[in-house]
Amino acid sequence: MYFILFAIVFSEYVPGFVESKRIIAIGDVHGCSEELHDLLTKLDITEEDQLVFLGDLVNRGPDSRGVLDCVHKIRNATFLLGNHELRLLNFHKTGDRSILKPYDYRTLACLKEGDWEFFRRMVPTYYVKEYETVFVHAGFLPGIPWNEQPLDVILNIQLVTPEGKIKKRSKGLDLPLWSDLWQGPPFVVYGHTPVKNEVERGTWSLGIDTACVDGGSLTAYILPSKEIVSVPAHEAYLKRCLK
Ligand SMILES: [Mn+2]
Repeated sequence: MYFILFAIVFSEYVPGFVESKRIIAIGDVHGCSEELHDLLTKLDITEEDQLVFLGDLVNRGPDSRGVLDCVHKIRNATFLLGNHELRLLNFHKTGDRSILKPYDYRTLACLKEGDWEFFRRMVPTYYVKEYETVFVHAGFLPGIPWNEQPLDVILNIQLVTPEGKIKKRSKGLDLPLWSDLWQGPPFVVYGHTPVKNEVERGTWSLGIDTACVDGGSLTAYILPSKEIVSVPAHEAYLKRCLK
């Protein structure tokens, strides 16, 4: 009896005695609703968990509607803006069809009025002081404070030129990834640059876009345990969708 009382009092005052609540980052979903369902089931999500979606929830994959319906039901979540959501938002604001990609039309056709407000509320970055970690869709230009960088950079960066400009990754381009050059703190958790079935581990960064839509896997990163949890893609949707 006394021991139980002691344990309860002790747990109230000693940090770390009680398990900290989980912060769970989830990589680019890109319309893969079945895999999102699989991942949330595998993670055994409770109301205590704080989810952080790294952006690009929609487009390219088979079921953007299903993904939006699923995430609208999640209470404790932070949604980061991806380059795909930003392009859709820019189109919604300006009506300029020239900025659209072919797969945007299929997503636009399934959007409901409330989705626009949901997209507008997405944030560019999410910083967790306790773990000196910042979550972002694509990444940051090395050598510049992370919280002083333009949206175009942090939603699109992959490679960095010697002049310090951002470049899209493509075959034959021998330039470093931004994450190879990034010196923390903070530690950066990001998506946008898919690597099939593998997380991209840097000294000060972790990339968790494991190319689900291209037949890889959908990945979550959990703090404070630093666990990686993945589920395999049911199909390589991208090839089908590009036809
Ligand atoms: Mn992206």
